[in-house]
Parts: sequence; C-alpha cells; structure tokens
Amino acid sequence: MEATEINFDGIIGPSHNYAGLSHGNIASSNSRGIISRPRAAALQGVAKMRHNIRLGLPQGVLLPHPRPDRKWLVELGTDVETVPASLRPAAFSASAMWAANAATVSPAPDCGDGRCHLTVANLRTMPHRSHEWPATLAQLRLAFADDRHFVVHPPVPGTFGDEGAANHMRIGSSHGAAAVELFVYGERGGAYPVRQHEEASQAIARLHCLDPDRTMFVCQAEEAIAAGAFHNDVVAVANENVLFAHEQAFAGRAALFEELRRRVPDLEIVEVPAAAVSLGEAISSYLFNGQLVTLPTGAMALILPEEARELPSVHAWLLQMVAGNGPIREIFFVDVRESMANGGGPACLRLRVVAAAETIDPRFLVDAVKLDRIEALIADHWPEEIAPDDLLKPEHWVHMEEARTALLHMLDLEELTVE
Ligand code: SUG
Repeated sequence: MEATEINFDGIIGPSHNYAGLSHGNIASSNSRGIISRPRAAALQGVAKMRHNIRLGLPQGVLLPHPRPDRKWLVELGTDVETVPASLRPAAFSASAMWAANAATVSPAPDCGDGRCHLTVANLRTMPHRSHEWPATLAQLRLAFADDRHFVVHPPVPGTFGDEGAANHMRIGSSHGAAAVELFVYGERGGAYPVRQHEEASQAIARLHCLDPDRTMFVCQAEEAIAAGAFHNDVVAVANENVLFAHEQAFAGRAALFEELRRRVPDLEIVEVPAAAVSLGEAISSYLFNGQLVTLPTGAMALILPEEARELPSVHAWLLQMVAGNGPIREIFFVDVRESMANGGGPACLRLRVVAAAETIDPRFLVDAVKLDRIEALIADHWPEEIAPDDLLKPEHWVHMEEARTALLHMLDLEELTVE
C-alpha cells in the first residue's frame, strides 16, 4: 500500500451566506450582507476538485454540517424560531466548507507510533466556527476509522484557540518520508484577534507523538495578522521541500529560515518580497492560498484563485517566477469566487492527508464519476440564492436541511444525518 497526499475538499453547504462574521478576515467583512449563491458556490468547489483529478491528484470530500445547527441552539437555550438576531447567522454558517480548518494532520512517518494522527480543530475564537468540531469529529472518525493506521483526537480543550492545518506546514524531501512539522501561531494581531495559540500547537505536537527534532513553532508576524492574514495559509504554503511565503509572514524570519535549512538540507524557499507584492496585495489576491502540489510527473504546481491572475503586480510576479528556474513549474487558476468572497481560497477548501487510499473509508473518496453525481444533486437541491432575510424564513431552513440529507443519502452516509 502506497501512501499519497489526498486532498479532502469541504463540499460547500446549501446555507452558504455572507454574514460578515470573521473580524480580521477582510473579505468576510467586505461581503457582509450581499446575496450569496450557494449552488454556484458548491459547483465551483466541485469544478476545482474535477480540475485537480484531471491533473492526476487523488481527491476526497468532507460533507456540509447540519445547518441551521439546531443542536447547538438547544445547548444555548434557544431554537431556530426564537434565536436572538445576533446569534442567528452563526447557526446557519456554512463555514465548515474550509476544510483546512477541520483538523491538523500529522502523517504516519512523522509520528512516534507510526500512525497518522488527526486533531480536530476547536475553532474557538469565532462563535460561528466554534460549533463545527462535533460534526467534523464524527466525519473524521468515520473516514479514518481504521485504528491500525489512524488516530483521531478530539479538539484541544481550554481557552487555547486552534484552527487546524491552516496554521501548520510540513516540510521534507517527500510526502512519504518523515518531515519537519512547522506550527505557526499568533501572539499579537494589532486590531485583529489571534486565532492560533501556541499552547494549542504544542499540545497537538505532543498528542501526535512528534519528534521534537522535527517539530518547530514559529510566531506569525504581527503586521501579517494586522493586514488581514487571519490564518498563516494566507501568507505561506509548503509542499515537500518547498516553502512559498511572503517576506512579512513570520516573526523572526531569518532565524526560522536558518533553522529550517539546518533541518531540511534540500529546502527551497521561494520568498516574495514586499517590494514586489505588498502584504495587502497578497491578501486581496490570495497569492499564497494556492494548493502547492506535486504532479504525477514529479513537477510542482500551484493552483491559485482567478483573483491572483487579475491583480497585475501578482500576475507579473507569477509569470516571472515560472519563467525562471525555481521549483514551482506550473500555475493553474480556478474560479472559487463565492468562497473567496468570504476569505476562503483554493487551499482553505482542502485538508491534506498523506495515507494509502485503501485505509480510508471509500465513501469519502471521489472520482470524476462520483463528482458527476454530486454535481447533479447540487444542481437539483442547493438554493440558488440566499439574501440575509432568507435566514428568517422556515421554508429556507427546510430547503437547506433537505438538500444536505439528499447528499448524505446519495453518498450512503446517513449516519451523519444528525451529529
Ligand atoms: O474562518 N470565513 C472563514 C474563512 C476561512 C479560510 N480558511 C483558511 N484560511 N484556511 C474564516 O474566517 C466568513 C463567514 C461569514 O462571514 O459569513 C468565514 O468564516
């Protein structure tokens, strides 16, 4: 059985809407109150998966969560009819689509017990994301149920915020070999909240039985968070021996690079200087929120949002990069505009797991044929549009719930109907 990197994309749920819930995420704040298009959003997500399958990359899915989250509202002493206006959008958010925040994943070669460890993110900083973890845990426990190969941990407790793989990078010679795991936490974010706490990252490293010699913790630059990099994956991404990052991504950048070079002898750093692309431009274009992948040919490619092609400084930098002799040889652009308007690019929509496909529950794996069926179901069941006031209307609640149930039924995953 051969371990490969499999990207699990969050299928964008039927309640996708723009409620401006994420302070510090500039796209989310700017989109507050606009009419969303859940059907188009989910179809864009499927098209991205299809694109990556055509490139020869294995693909998995994670499912939308129950929304409105009636169970959470009951725990808060209310229900979907009487919920205070301030809480309602949080109960409807389709934010589980951003699978990079589902969990932190340490593949088997990195872990002391030779199994792949996954810790579900607690997402406790933002109320609308803080209730994702039970449904995520239920899915990961099904998908990675084979305890000869996987350990699925519940979220880190306490007040320590953890936002999963979005603040975690793995750097080494190949996916299948032991690698350095780099945890990126925040200390200060200017006017914006810090969402990843060092204590949570440290706990995950211990839970995953990581080798301290191959584990590093680095602080996000305050100016990056203050400019809108609410997760590290907005300013940096790694794949195998390549780190692609903005010059202002990390505090103590020089010491970090020196230490990384010592631990990963074949490390290649592709750094974008602020003089070529400002932090603001990096964040508005999501230049670093690409999927940096190794194609079956062995070449490395970057899958970026269309927005990165549209910003002249970013596009010029990309053209210059591929014309040169660096490790990133190809660039593809995908349209995920509905997700981007909430601050979620191609990399946010996926969770990377390195494992042998045979060890994973096949209901969570997809190919082009299964995607045809998912696409047809979305086209039939997902709402075309959601305006803010629609969240008040019972017919919309029913529509969203029926759409999700139809998907679970089609994928033979009825046991997830209520988590
Ligand atoms: O947590 N947006 C998400 C975007 C997450 C992106 N993920 C990664 N960078 N990996 C967030 O801020 C906005 C929802 C709203 O405003 O309706 C939101 O939750």
